[in-house]
Amino acid sequence: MIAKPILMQDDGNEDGNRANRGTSVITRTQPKTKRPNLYRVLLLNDDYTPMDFVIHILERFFQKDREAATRIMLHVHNHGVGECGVFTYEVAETKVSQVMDFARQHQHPLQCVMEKK
Ligand code: TYC
Repeated sequence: MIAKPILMQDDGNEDGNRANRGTSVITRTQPKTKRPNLYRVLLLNDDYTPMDFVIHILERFFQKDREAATRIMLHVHNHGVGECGVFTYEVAETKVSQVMDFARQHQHPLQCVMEKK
């Protein structure tokens, strides 16, 4: 919490300094708004997971259209790793679990990880 002056009443002092003549400074206690930590969710390349399966993952769990999903999949295929999205901790954790569970159910070795930004 930080007490932040929000209004300084004019005390009529022409030289610009505040004189102590009973004038007041109104303050309010303002809850500090903190930005949440953000996490990248990454897909890792492997030699076995079918390209179409990776595209499907990106559409299903990351709301990518076919074109964006294909671009991300090819980036991972060519560079070894690529970003699916950026989320708060719990959302990122859920995405990673969903992808890993789905890949395992289909017996693909696809790996998905999260990394603090
Ligand atoms: N390299 C895989 C293939 O040639 C495709 C692939 C892309 C696998 C992205 C994983 O995260 C991945 N079938």
